Amino acid sequence: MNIDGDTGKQRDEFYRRMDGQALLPLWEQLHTLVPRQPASDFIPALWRYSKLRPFLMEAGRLISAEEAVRRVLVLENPGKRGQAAITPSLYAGLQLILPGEIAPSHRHTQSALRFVVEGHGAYTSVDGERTRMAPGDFIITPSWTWHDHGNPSEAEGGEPVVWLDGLDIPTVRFFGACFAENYPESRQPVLRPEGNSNARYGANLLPVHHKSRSLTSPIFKYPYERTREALETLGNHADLDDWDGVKLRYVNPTTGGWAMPTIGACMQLLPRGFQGKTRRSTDATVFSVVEGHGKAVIGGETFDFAPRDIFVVPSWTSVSLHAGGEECVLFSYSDRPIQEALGLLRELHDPL
Ligand code: 1HN
Repeated sequence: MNIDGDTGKQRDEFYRRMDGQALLPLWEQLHTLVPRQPASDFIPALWRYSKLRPFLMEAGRLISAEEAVRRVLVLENPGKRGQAAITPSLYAGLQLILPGEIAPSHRHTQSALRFVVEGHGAYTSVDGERTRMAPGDFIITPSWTWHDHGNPSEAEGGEPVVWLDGLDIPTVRFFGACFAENYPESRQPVLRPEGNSNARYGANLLPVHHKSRSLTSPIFKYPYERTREALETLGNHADLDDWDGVKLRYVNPTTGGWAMPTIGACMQLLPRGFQGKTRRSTDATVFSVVEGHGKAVIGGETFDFAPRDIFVVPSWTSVSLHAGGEECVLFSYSDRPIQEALGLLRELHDPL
């Protein structure tokens, strides 16, 4: 309908008057509130580890883990700064812990994953059990569990350790369900020997009387060695997915579902020279490169990647993955478990 100038003015004046009452005419917003397909300010981006690492080490000289509580550089989506978010629902940061340091114990309703990027020997304690970290290990801190991190002194062989933190911070914030508290001491007591949870839950066996009490996997470290071995065996068989090569998801052995209720994590292998087909999905995804050089074509833009680089694929943005002259291993996480649970997940292979 064509409107004359008079009607236009009347409407504007009407909108101004109701604006004072916190009222908004839906018809002016409908197309942005209910778009035909996902539209957001979040954009594809890649952080080069070689560029980022000096900042992390500088942070190591300027502030202690104890003072910082967590010495982390947050990876903010460049299209949406100021939100501490890499996707609308997820947070990403790189955490450094130096030899001899302790990151004090606390707990919060946000769930965290740790994906170890560099260095050996630092440990994290979760809910009374400690585990040591090595590159490629995937570690879970479930919602509302006490957790602290530490690193042996240099004399004891400690070295700087860096990991990627993936948290559901924007999701929990969205639901208004953020709670946190500090443990009265810097370290929580260790109640079980190292490896206890992996013996109970991570050996394709479960304690016979196990009753699931948590939505999160009771395994809290998935060591890289075992993940890598599975990928290697499958990759050699040439039974490849045209889009993803060999892609496995981290599983909660008590349910068969995702290892975490709000974050889905996967590891994949792209054989040497692999040229992945294009797909897109509604779960915006964060990737951490474990091994190999290759490229990701995201929304038509090419991002060359090297080991330890991090990149993000926004929702409903086309992506294809390509390995260079060596095989590539990629860790990734997204909010897929939430979208699946709510019946929102959509995927399209070979979009036009
Ligand atoms: C947190 O507790 C950790 O425990 C890391 O290592 C990053 C970011 C925001 C809020 C809590 C950790 C975090 C965090």
